[in-house]
Amino acid sequence: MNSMVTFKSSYLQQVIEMAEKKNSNEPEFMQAMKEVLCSLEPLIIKNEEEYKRNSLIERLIEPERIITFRVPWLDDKGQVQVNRGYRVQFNGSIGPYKGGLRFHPSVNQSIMKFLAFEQIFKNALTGLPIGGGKGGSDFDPKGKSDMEIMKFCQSFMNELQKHIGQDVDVPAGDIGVGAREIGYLFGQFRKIRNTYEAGVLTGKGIEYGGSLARKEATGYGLMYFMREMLKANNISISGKKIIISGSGNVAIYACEKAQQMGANVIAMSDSSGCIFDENGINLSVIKDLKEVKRARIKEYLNYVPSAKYFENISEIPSVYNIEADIVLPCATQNDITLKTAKLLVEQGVIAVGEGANMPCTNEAVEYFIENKVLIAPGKAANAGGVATSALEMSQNSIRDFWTFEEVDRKLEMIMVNIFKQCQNADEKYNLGINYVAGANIAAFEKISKAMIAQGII
Ligand code: NDP
Ligand code: 2IT
Repeated sequence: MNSMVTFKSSYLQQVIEMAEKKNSNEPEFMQAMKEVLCSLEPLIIKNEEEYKRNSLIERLIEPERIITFRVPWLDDKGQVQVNRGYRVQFNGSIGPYKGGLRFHPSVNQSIMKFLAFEQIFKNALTGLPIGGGKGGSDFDPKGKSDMEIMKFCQSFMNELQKHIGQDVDVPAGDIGVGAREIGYLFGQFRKIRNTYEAGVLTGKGIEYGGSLARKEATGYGLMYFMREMLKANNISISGKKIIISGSGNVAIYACEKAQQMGANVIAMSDSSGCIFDENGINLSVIKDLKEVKRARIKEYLNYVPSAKYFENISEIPSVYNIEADIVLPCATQNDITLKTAKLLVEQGVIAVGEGANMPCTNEAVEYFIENKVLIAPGKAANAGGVATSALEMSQNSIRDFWTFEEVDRKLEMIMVNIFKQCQNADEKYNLGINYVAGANIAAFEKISKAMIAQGII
């Protein structure tokens, strides 16, 4: 996952060697950083003197602030449980730190830093004034009662509230954090602060400051980006076979928009296995299982007996064994390794859309590009969620509430514009259809200017 990279630029080489030493126990962060630095090299070489004098790259890869804290809470048996909370405030040069909260047992500092680092670039691409941050906890929401979830969220907010604010840092959801959790977090923030600061969190319920279309935004945005990318390469989405890994927020609304665009989504998954429904996934069954019942995807078979279920048994998640034209990894990081990428290429995949953050390893991305598979990189393709969060913040600031169509139209325009930025950078730097590098370069052009303008801080 983390092979050594060597740079032509001696400055970059020096930076990466220093970073390897400092972050040797953070593989996901190193992976995300290397991917970005590799694609920025042509641009860095051009401005090497200035960046070196400013230590720009050293500052770019060092978070402005990391907060870790104890989260004690009482479970239903009366036992005190203790988890670890995080907030990484990585870069605030473009706006208040902005990024989701992840509740999952795998959460650690490396994962928090990789997510916050990528968020800087993603948020820059949206064109909206938001900096990069991320947070979460190693708390496992699976199997917890509603009361336990509430108690955990309240304890988490008791500490987090010291570090956030509508102009300071604005968290939202991510894996394991949806509307229910945001509601409990917002309630506790309001109680402690005694103020109705709606813009302090996004992904709120529409009854109390949330935005229409935020729930749908990441998945819809992914498909708007995919449509633009395919269009630029003279391919239409209609009639294409699609497989989606994951069945959470991003996966569900990617599926919904894909179906609206006339594609045939034939498989979805969770961390246990996947369902294969040749006739096309019945999304209302998935929504009921995942959004209401919080059940396993296997139960789809109770409603659609003609479908098949394949458990994950090897290092390749079962969903990727199903042949499709378009693959949408919408679950978690490093879901698609080189081995899986090879299988997908063999099966004739034409495009991969990263709904999740860093779902493909760097080696998998390289392999796809070498084999002319179009890749919609997560930093660009899943930016619709955070962009719509910023639209939620705007509505909160002006105390307004926009219609679904209004927000969806803005989201679509933002995604079209993000694709254009990737395409323009790809052309400007002669990358030969590499939107991954295109996204990194386009974002860095903006971030580097903002950082340099604000001096050495
Ligand atoms: P959810 O919690 O709603 O869903 C996560 C899905 O991924 C579930 O189906 C889950 O299955 C599956 N999964 C499979 N393996 C893992 C694993 N090892 N760790 C965690 N989940 C796993 O999360 P989201 O849909 O919100 O997020 C999915 C991805 O999209 C993440 O990478 C997130 O960072 C990214 N993202 C989310 C945005 C948002 O607005 N929500 C915006 C941009 C990116 P199971 O239930 O079995 O755990
Ligand atoms: O990864 C992401 O962009 C998110 N989880 C959404 C962040 C947000 O602030 O809406």
